[in-house]
Amino acid sequence: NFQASEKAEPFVITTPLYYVNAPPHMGSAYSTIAADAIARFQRLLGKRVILITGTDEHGEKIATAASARGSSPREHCDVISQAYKMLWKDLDIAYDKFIRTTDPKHEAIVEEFYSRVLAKDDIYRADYEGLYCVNCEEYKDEKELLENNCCPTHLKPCVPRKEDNYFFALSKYQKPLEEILEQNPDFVQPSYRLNEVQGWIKNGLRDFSISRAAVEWGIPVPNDNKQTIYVWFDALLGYITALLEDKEQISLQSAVSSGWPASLHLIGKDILRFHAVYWPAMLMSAGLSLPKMVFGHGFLTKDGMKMGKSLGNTIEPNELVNKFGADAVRYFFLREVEFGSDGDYSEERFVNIVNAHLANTIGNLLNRTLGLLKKNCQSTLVVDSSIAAEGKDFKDTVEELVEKARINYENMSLSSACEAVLEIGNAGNLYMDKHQPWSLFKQGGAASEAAAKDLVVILEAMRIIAIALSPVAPSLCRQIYAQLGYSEDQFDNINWSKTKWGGLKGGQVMAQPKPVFARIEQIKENENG
Ligand code: ME8
Repeated sequence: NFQASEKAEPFVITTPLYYVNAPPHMGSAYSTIAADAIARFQRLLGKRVILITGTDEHGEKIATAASARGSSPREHCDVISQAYKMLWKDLDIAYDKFIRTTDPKHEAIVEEFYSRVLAKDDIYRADYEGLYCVNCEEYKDEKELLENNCCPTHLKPCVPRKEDNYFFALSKYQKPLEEILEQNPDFVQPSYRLNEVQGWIKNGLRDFSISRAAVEWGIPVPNDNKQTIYVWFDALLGYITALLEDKEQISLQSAVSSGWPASLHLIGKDILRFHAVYWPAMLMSAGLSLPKMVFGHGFLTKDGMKMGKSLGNTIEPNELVNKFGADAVRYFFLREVEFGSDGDYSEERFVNIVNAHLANTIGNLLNRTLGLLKKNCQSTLVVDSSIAAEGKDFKDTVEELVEKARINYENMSLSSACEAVLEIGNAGNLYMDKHQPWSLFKQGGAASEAAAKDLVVILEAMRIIAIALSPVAPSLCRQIYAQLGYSEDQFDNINWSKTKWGGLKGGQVMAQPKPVFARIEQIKENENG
């Protein structure tokens, strides 16, 4: 019943809260696309999903970016945060919550959290001296730096800094963290990143500074407005604040009632230490439950370097979406980059993959089949797909592949999930070529009946593809569903259980065939020279 499902534990999934020092780039889009695909898959399983995304708006890096543009920090944050929202819309991201860390309710939560940690005796004041990377917003260990004290991620020199700061007693949590990782080896994903996290902890955890004396653009430290709270100590709490409704009482306790802890933090591997070490320790200190899983995916690279705002070697997601559409962008990055590993972008590869998979294997098969159906059966299915016995082997193959896709989605092997769905399309094309329904129709009589059954078998596979690929290419799948004669409402109510073979019923009238995915014409480089 409705009340029970409202109360059922939600699946809370988060993207990183992105810095607003620059507009979103393909890396930020990548994490968000992946989170959206996982969220859509969980919704297909019938779960109540809360997908959280948003922007991280405090700190020195943001203040500097704002002044470089001649804006006040607040104006600057409004503009860039809006750019994220717009891009998420263009990329078909169905988020449930968008949190900005400059939201007043967030400030209240940070203050409450700070007082809990203070009451636990986990905050103290001390001098700190070290090398600081502004782009990471982090003091660095000299051992991890390149020549001239350059940050290995941002390739810019770290600067010596000395401050009188407030510190969080991370070292107190060394043992509890070790135990948690031992007892919950699935906490860090992919599993090969667990060793790295355990290594950091084993090497010894140092208390870290959670305030900045020199940074004005931040949340003031309670009872000491000469300092602001370190941007990471503030931002991570955005995941909790996001769960609160505006009208609700703003407290950590109400966030717990609204769905905390998160089921999954999806992040890039660059911020794994913050999510798998600092954050759990902070939560333990404040007496809050830990997230169930942290998944650190790989980097999109350009010429082997992490694509990023600080290096300025990014791909414009807006440009890609405008040129190729959201489905193509979503599909390419999820299919091409094994989720967890790094992946390089090339336009040639993009065009080839998207054309081969979406335009040919899926789009063209659907279009050919519907064309034959229209010509020979007035677009009406003559039998139920469940009784088309000729397709028994094919049906078995499809069932196997759709199960493979489900397992891969569950394990967040998104590329393999796409691959399994595409295999259904490949099997459909093979089936079509083998049975040649177009020539059977020419023979008439029993051959013609067999051909009509062949078409329903292929369309049934298409129906299953439309459900199974919908987490990755939602708009394409909506169009496939419409071509199969279903209403928008029916697509909105699809559920993974409907991937079971035999959904198409005799008598169903298909729509007028029209291409669901336009082939991308090869991009001509250097057209004028
Ligand atoms: O770190 N490839 O924000 P951020 C893949 N505000 N993913 C990439 C990427 C790339 N080249 N570049 C960025 C922050 N990302 C903090 C987070 S969370 C409470 C605070 C993605 O804007 C990836 O998920 O620098 C990475 O972890 C994140 O963007 C960093 O975003």
